[in-house]
Amino acid sequence: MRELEALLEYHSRLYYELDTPEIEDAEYDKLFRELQDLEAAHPDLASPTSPTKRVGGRVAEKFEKVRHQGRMGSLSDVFSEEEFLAFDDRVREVTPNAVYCVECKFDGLSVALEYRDGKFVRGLTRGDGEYGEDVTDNLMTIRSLPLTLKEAVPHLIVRGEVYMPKEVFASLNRAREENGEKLFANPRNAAAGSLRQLDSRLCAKRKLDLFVYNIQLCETPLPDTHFASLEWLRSLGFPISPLNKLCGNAEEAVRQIREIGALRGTLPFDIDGAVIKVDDIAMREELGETASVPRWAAAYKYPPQRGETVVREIRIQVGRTGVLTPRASMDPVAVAGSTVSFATLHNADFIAEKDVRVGDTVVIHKAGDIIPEILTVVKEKRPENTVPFAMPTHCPSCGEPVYRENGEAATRCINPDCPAQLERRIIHFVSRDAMGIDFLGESNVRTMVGAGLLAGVADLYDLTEEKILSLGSGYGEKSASNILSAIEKSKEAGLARLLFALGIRHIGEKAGQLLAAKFPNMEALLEADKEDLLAVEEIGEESAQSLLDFLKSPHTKQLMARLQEKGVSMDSKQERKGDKLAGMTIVCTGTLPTLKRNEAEALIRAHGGNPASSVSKKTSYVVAGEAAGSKLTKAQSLGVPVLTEEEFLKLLES
Ligand code: 0OX
Repeated sequence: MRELEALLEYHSRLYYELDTPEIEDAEYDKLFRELQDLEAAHPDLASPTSPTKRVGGRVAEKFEKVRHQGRMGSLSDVFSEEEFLAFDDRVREVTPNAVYCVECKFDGLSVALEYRDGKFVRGLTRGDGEYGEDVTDNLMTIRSLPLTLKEAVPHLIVRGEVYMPKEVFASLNRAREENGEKLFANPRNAAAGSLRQLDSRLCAKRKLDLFVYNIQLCETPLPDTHFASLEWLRSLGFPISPLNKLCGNAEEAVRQIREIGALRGTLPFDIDGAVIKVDDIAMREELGETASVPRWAAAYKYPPQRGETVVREIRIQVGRTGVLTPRASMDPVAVAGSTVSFATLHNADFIAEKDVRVGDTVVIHKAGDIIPEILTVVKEKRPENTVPFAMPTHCPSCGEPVYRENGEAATRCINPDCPAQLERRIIHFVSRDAMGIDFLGESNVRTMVGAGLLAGVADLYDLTEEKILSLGSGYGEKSASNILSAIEKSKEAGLARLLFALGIRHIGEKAGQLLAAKFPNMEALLEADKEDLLAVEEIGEESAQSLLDFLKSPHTKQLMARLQEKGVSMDSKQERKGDKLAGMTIVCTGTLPTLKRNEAEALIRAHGGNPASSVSKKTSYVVAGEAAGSKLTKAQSLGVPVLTEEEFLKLLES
């Protein structure tokens, strides 16, 4: 069990932090399950810092309040370069030779992480600075938080910031909007909401991240400077910001503050300022503290990135699940590094709360530095004769009445034949990660729906050259043949992608894969009951119910029958053709004479093996084709047997 723990942490770090995985996901999952099984069979031997805790598990009733050891204080703010220079003067009166460490000020949640003998034992939120809440289980789901340090330091408490990366925030809010759930205002609130989940499995799904920036307590001697202590923390395995910089004087510090400010929009996480800290620990002691804040540090707050513009139109978009989303068209304005001319207005509540009207002057920002959003309406600039915006009572696409369920923020069109939903559903169906039908982008789908060629996803498989040519200019024989062969190829996408492509509420890409791993084909799924669905990893109550409603609807049965009749594969690709390669890890590299890369990998899976992308000494074989490069060289140097395609195919037949 100890060996598996170490191995899993090693591979997790390679994957999440260094982006250089050595093993395939499937192999990682296998090791993970092996450890989970051992822990279930021998709970007394399970380690409290086991990597299995990364996926969560325990559901807390409430978070215990715990007193902090070491101050969890706050910083004094400066709002301009002049104010920073005044801070510098005060510092230099006491310590004329001070050197600063200038850092990003992450906009997340401050936490204290405690380690004993190099093991993570407890993590607390900042709370009121004196008492925090014990959120250990949730913190353990953060991949970059080391559960075991590289050195068995006897007792260490560090402080850091938990945050939600901007991309994660954007996709979380997209999914919440689609499901009619309340949106998070910014990544900080989303991170706070996630860290306060009583069910740590929910927190694990939120993909939080962490930077560590201070030592709160350590019972063994420490370096003389802050910068050196951060380097030491880095060597123990803590995530430390790559943007920390030593600055010898105020001028250099100002340059670095400006530099971080300029990078702000491009960073993958939100920052709201820079922190300037005297680096020398002895100087810090000399400077001391005022009542509540240290005299040796300051937080430089950047001005919020905002722009003012005028709303010209509010349009309603109908999504693939029927949610009506109002969107403001505005005069173009530059905000946080790009020109913005549209902003989502989310839902009726949002518009009512802000009272946004056509003609209004509005202040906009980018939520999480990504999503343009209206912050406020400048009421003084409101022209006369504006009227409050009202959500339509009927779908702007199909004209059917729209509904708003109790407690839901979303207004929906529930007409399954609504053309706007249909269009969005088909666009999703053909998209790259769904059925992956190249050559059929959004505008082609729109044209085809508009021309009456597509009234549902199954109609894609009835398209003919004649029908495509009938669309007129822009659709020649070449494009018809490209489209048709891409559609033909999609028939082999398999159950996992098909399930995702169907756009069932709460069934994303991962859920599709997990379902396809458990059910051999659509027929088996159509017969499944709720228990069967709930038995699938990561499928919770909500997803199971939504999938069940979908599977049991007569419309679904008809659709599946039609897709099957057209030759769309309903089988999970997990179907075994043999087990010649059971337990083997095989890497394909270079151009093989007849097999495409994905075909070779499908063959490996079908014979029980694991296709992998990088070569290690655990690789069983490398199948090499023309122009094979570093993977082949690595295989040769490690003594991994190398096969030609012909030899590989013989191996399967042998
Ligand atoms: C931040 C951040 C906050 C804490 C201990 C001494 C000064 N939000 O990124 N605080 C500190 O330092 C404080 N540094 C930071 N980078």
